[in-house]
Amino acid sequence: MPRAAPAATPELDGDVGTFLAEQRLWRRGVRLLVDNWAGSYTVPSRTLYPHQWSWDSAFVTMGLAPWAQRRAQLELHSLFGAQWADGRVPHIVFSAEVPLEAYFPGPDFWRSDRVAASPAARTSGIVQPPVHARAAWEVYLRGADRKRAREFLSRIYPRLAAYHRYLAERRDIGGYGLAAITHPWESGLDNSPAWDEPLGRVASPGGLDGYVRRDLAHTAEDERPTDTDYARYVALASSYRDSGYCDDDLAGHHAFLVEDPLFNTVYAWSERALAEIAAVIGADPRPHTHRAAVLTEALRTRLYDPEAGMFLARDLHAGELIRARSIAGLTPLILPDLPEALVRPLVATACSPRFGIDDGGLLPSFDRTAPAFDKRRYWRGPAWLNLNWLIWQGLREHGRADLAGVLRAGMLRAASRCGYREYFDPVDGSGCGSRDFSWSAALTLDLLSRARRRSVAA
Ligand code: 9WN
Repeated sequence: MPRAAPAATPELDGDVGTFLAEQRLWRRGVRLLVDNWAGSYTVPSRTLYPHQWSWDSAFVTMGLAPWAQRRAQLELHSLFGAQWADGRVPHIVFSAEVPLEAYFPGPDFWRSDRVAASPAARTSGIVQPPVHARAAWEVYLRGADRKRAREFLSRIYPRLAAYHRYLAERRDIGGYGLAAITHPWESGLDNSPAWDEPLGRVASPGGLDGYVRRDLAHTAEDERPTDTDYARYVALASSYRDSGYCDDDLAGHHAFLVEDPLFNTVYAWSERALAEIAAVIGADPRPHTHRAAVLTEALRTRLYDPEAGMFLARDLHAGELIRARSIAGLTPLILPDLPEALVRPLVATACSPRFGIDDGGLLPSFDRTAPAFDKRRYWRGPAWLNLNWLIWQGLREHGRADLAGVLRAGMLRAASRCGYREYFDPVDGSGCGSRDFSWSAALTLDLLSRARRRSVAA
């Protein structure tokens, strides 16, 4: 897929220009997170996503940690305040103050209040990638008040551990330690072409009859999922809901079961963070270190595909890998114990024409050369800052500072040119999806604050 040459960005030229541009980005990012603060958490977007989302809150926490410690702590406490008795952390916690018609599917669809294990707040019943322990660890590392930072860890640790226990005990359907997801929404990369095949098996007889999609009121239709896919999302979520969100015999009664490389990578990454947290608060880190190693090994044996030079998702019903190359398959780079023999092909795939890290832009969410690539439709091609930020961490982890620098510059350039958009067209660099999107701002603040820390240290 040909790419337009990146246009010159005068505001990023030269040291002074760079400094001023970064100052502007910092101020705008802080302003955005202040505006999107809802009292005890941050909404991903005031228009499209007006409640609290699970993995969004974890990313936002990382961006709050350097300058708003109390808010960062509260963000996670408020999410885990809605944790279910079985340990699951719902992917959406609904605000009672937001009108029901503001978001679909809302609390009346999920009906969490009819489930005994659910909390007082109304929530969804599915989960999202477990980035939270890593976020909690970042909050602790950035806390100037060390006593308060340790107290925060002591309070949040049992909650984090309970979520990981839920994944280990209820979601290890394949039997190798990896957590299976039950819905594309659990992957965080909801509309990825990687889900086309397993989702295609989901029957949605009534289509969207009786439901109104609210997302299309805020975003262009060609940047969102189709009605056919939405009807399948709804059918799948309804069937899990109608089972009482029951995880017994999922393989027997649930149509979509997938082991996803991103979900399990952040699970392993967070398990390592749990080990660090446990050591600080006087708990036993060994079970976490052990599970992290098991997960890395299972990722390698179950999801790595040498021919693709990257990790792929595994469809548990079909019993095979899904041959669709999504950016999720590059994220195991963030694992420090990933063998160099796998790091090398992953970096090569990231630099290949499929993803194209070398040409100075952002990594797309899906293989640019595949027929399913769609540069503006969400998760089918556009570039997202959270995924680029993860790969940036991975490249630094494995000593590829040069490539990490290219990605960092690409992220800052996208935010400078287009603002904190939800995602970006990887071909012409324009912004797509929601405006004023929280994790785009938060992770940019994280990037900027790390550079500040380095220069202060120097
Ligand atoms: C459904 C909030 C969420 C993100 C997901 C992203 C999108 C929701 C939607 O927005 O999903 O959960 O309505 O499309 O795919 O990753 O957490 O930002």
